[in-house]
Formats: sequence, structure tokens, C-alpha cells
Amino acid sequence: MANDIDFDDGGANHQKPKGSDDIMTTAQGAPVADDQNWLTAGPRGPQLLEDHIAREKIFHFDHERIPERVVHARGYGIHGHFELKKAIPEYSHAAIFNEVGVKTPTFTRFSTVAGNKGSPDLARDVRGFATKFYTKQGNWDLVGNNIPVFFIQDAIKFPDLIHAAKPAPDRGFPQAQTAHDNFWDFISLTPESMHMVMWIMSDRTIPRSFRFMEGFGVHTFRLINKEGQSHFVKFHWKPHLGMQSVIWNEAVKVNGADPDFHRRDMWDSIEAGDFPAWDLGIQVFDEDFAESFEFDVLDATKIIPEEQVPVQIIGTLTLDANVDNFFAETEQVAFCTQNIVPGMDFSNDPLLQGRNFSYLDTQLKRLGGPNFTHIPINAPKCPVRHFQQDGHMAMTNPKGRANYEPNSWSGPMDDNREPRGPRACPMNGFTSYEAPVEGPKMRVRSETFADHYSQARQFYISQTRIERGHMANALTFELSKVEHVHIRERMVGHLRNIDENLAKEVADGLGMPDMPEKMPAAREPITDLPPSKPLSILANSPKTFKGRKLGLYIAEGADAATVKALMEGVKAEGGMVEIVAPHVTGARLSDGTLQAAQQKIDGGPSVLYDAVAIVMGEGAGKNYADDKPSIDFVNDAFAHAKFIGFSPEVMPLLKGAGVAEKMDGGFVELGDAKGFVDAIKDLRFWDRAAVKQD
Ligand code: HDD
Repeated sequence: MANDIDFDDGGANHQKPKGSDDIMTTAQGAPVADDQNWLTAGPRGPQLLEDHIAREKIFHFDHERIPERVVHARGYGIHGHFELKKAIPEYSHAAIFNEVGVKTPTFTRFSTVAGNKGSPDLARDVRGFATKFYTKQGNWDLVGNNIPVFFIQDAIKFPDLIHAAKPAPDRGFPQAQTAHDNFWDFISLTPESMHMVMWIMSDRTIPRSFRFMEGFGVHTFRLINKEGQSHFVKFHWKPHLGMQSVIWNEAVKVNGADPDFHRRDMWDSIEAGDFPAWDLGIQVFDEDFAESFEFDVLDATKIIPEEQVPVQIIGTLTLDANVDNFFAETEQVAFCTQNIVPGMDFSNDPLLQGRNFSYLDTQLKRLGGPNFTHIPINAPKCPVRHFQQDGHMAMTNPKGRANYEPNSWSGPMDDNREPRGPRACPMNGFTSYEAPVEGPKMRVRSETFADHYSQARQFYISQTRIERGHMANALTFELSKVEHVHIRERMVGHLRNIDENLAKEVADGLGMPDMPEKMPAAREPITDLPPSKPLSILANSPKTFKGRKLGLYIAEGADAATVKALMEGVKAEGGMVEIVAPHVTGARLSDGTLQAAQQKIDGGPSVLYDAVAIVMGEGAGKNYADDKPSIDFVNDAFAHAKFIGFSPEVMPLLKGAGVAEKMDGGFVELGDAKGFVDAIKDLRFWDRAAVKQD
């Protein structure tokens, strides 16, 4: 049989037998006759060590795991491409910023930060947004987050931050959450984190899905043009679908109902051909602006408001292909902030410079050796030529004799004389921007980094009333999980420097008898920074149901015309419909047809959907009036300010759920479904949400 196998290069990972994909082999390629029974001495005798097939199978299994990422362990990667829409030669000579219409392949990995690989997707956490651009001039990695600022100003504090956020070392919990003493102890002793605290306590850390988040490069980088001139730049990702988040109570329930909510959402939309896209925006500014700006542009705890330096859109990232193999691609992808290409450079941001060391270093441990760039997902898609050689798992090895420089072999790389190997190219190669550097060596934090509260306040006052309520609730929730009273008090003392109303609301929420003292500020905050609209999610709500999902709960006798109109109406808006029914087989509609379902009611709670509609025949409407999963479906949708479409036969269920007397503008009788499909473009009926007035 082995002779029948005709080998072919079946991809970068393996050779695959051509035309015989179903023949199992060992890792050495030898066909296997039986891999389900270990070789034994007689049918009931001892196993023989001789069984190389069994031992190879177990050996490989024993070594399947690699260390998970020390942070951002849980992630999800998708292939895509970046298309430049506007060339920017005045700022950068990088090919990727100059060739309009060219599609640069990309790989993007979204992640949570604190949780381990198996943690739930809707933890309250920052989301990583890392993109590898396989450019003609080498790989450029933009390793950002969905929040434009960071907790700390200097990379040397990163291990402390992460130790404090992760499970406590003695007890090994809590998993994937910051609601515990260690985290808030560290934070309350680190005033520079206060701006970030406002962002993480906002709805940004409980996104509806990766598709509805912004992304940010965070640091100030440099762009370098052909003349060698430098401009500073900050990178932004703006989602085409707009931003959207869930409510905390919803997040908690989603984690139970579907811990893979975000990755499933991404997988499903890509499989459905509904490709998410983001615009790449740049904020470009020069040294003069940097000098005159109220804050230091090298301080990663600060933004530059879009009103001060507008975001220019230069291209679009489209994610259009799921991975073939999660481990090979999503797990083995290795991002490094130091991966930049000619036409860009770093700034002196002390967080960025420390990251440039950390990412390369961590890949060595995680991927087992220096040749991780040979793994297909990490390998550049342009020629790679250098004299680096050998090491574990070397896959792409140079040919020829020259492996050092200088050498006097004269043949160019590809004629048949002795090749001389690659030569550095001063004309087109990477050159560092000649920024003047001088000064004594010292361990200090620049005075220009000392304002910790002004932009925290600016973020807070830029939120809508609903969002501010969510922030106060989030702070109260998190600090309620902190056992030590002095930590809670210290945090409220910081909040007083940000906004007295917020501090009061949180202090009341915690039941504090007295308002704690204000924490001393290293620099008096500027209190009159104006609100900035782009900082709010709700103030920029997209007014569309595109990319969102309706949960349509049907039961026996549901009006067929209504069901059909809903499905067509939502589809026409670019949304998706998932059918929920008492049985997963579906429900028989009024016209006798069987409408298949994707979810049984207790596997499809309303927290999984952006809006819900319930259509039942008269009998079913009564039958399910006291059915617990059906009542939860209605109650949660109501509590989470969702639009609820209903057919009149469903009134007994609405009564059973106790919402019939509270029906508001968020309840829409379905009829021909038009009114409902129009209403749900608002995404939530916020008037229902009970939020304290300020
Ligand atoms: Fe980091 C992973 C983003 C600060 C050290 N980081 C990692 C990932 C993202 C970020 C998105 C996941 C990449 C992937 O999907 O594989 N990190 C950030 C941002 C930061 C930041 C936006 C601040 C602006 N990180 C930061 C500092 C350090 C690190 C200051 C160390 C001094 N980060 C790491 C790391 C990780 C990492 C330990 C873990 C796995 C990896 O790199 O590949 O090196």
C-alpha cells in the first residue's frame, strides 16, 4: 500500500500524500494498520514496549502543550488583508503606506489579557488587538489594545501590574477578573493608572464582540519620509459596524451560557461571509505640537483628543478567513512590537521601549527556540536573507558556503559561482531616525508624566449619562469584592480627584459612612478639559442592526407570515436571525411547515442576542406562560434594555414573566415586522435602564 502513496508538498507544515488523504501514517510517514489496539503478548497479555506506533502516538500527545502566553493567553486569530486607500508619502516611505489599492495580507489576533486560555470571553478586561502585516518589506506588527491608554508609564512595572491582576499566588484565584484585593491594592497605589481605570470600568471592557470594538496602537511611533524627516503618529482602528458593548449583568450570564461567545461570533460571521472591517486611522503631529500639547506624547497613559489632532483614515483592514488550525496559527503566532519596517521608527516612550525587549524574549520560551520566524504564520511573505543559522527546528536553511560577512566570494546570490550571500542595503534598508540623544543616566520618571487625573476626568465627562451610571456600578461592584477597607477608601480617595459625583456615587454604593480623604496629587489636575465625543460608545451609536443578531423564539402555531417577514426584514438590514424553540428540531408554524431551530430555549437564552422576538400560536403562548427558561428569556431581555417584539398570542407569557404591566416603547407588536426591524436599529431601549441621575 505504501507504494501507492505519491507525495506532494501539501503546504508549509507537512507533506501530504497526494490523492490518498485518508491513509493514516506515523509521523515518519509509514502507513498504519491499527492505531486503536496496543501490541500485546497474546490477547490478554502485557503490552509490548516494542510497539513503536503506540509509543509515538503517546509521546506526541504528552508534548502537545506549549506554555500559554503570560498575558493575553486567550485569543482568537483571523486572516485578512489591509488595503491602502490614501498614500502618505509626505509622512512615510514605507511601501505599505504608498501603494494605494495593494492588498497586504494580515493576521489579527484578538484576546483578553488576564484570563488563562480556557477562561470565558466576556470577562471584564482589556481586549488585545494585534495585527501582523506581511508587507513587501517585512512584517510589521501593530500590537495594540481596544483602549488607547495603558495602566503604567514604564515597562519595568509590567510584571507588578500583571502579578496583581492575575490570580493570587497563594490561592490560585480569582480567574480572569480584576475584582479582588491584589489588583485594587496595586492600582490604588499607582496613581498613573487612573486614566486607564476609567476606561476599564467603562463598557469598553465588555464588548458585544470583537467586531464592535475600536483598536489603538497606544504609543506614539514615528513615521519617516524619503527625505528622512520624522512625524509622530498614533494608530487607530475604527470598526465599520460601529462600537457596541453589553451590560455587566448580561456579561456574567453570557459567560455561563456561552463562554466562547466572542470567538463563536467571529467564526460564525466569517463563515457566513459577513467579513468585519476596520479603517486604519492615523493621528500625525510634529515636534511643535508635541511641545505645545498639555501632556507628554511619550506618556502611554495619555491620549491626544481627536478634536486636537483629527484621525485621518488611510486604509481598511478586512478579516475574511478563519484559520485552518487553531494551534498552528492562533496559538503559534508571535507578535513583537519591535517588528517595524523602513519608513517607521519608535519613539522614546518608556513603555514601548521595554515592550520591544519583552516580546522577542517571550517568544523564545513560548515557541521553544529562535527559529519561530520559520513557522508559517510568523514567516514573512517577502524574501528573507541573512546569516542567522541553525538552532532548534531550523526549517529554511541557506544554501552555499558563505555564512559570514564580510566575505570575498563574488558571485551574486543566484548565479552558479560561489554565492556571496546577502549584503546590507543602505539605500533601501531600515535606518534609525537620527534623534539627538544626551543626558545623564538616571532612574526617574519625567516631571511631564506627573498629571494623573485630568484625562481620567475628561474621559468620564465625555460619557453619556447611561455610561456614567455603568462606570459607577462597575467600580462599586469591583470594590465590593475587595475585602480590605483601606484599599476601597484609597480608591475612592483617587476618584475624588477625578469627579466628586462619581466618588460619591461609589462611596454610597459601598455604604461608606464617611467620604475618604482625597489622595494627594503629584500635579494639580486640569479640571476644564472639554468632553470629547469620540470617547463615548453610546454617543456614537451606529443606528443599524447590521452584523447584529436577533433571537427569534418560536413555538407551535407561530404565525408563518410574521416569522417569514422577521427573517427577511432582519436579513435585509444585514443582521442575522437565530431561531430558538422549545425543541431543537424546531416548531410547526401556522401554515403547517416545520421551522428548524438552532437552539433549544434553555440553550439559547436572550443574553446571546441583540434583540428578541417571540412568536407563538395561542395554545403555546399559554403553555409557556410559566415555563422558567421562557420567563428568563423575557426577563433578561427586559432587564438588559433590549427590544422585545411579540405576537399578541404571547401576552400570557409576558404576563407570566411579570413585564406585561411594565410594557414600554421597547416592546413592539410584530404585525408585518417593519416597525420592529426599524426600532431595533437603536440596538437598546435605554430609556428603560434605571440609572441614577447625576
Ligand atoms: Fe503586551 C502580549 C498588547 C504592554 C509584554 N500584549 C500582548 C498581546 C497584546 C499586547 C495585544 C497579545 C499578542 C498576541 O495576540 O499574541 N501590551 C499590549 C499593549 C501594551 C502592552 C497595547 C501597552 C501599551 N506588554 C506590555 C508591556 C510588556 C508586555 C509593558 C512587558 C514589559 N505582552 C507582553 C508579553 C506578551 C504580550 C509578555 C505575552 C505573549 C506575547 O507577548 O507574545 O511579552
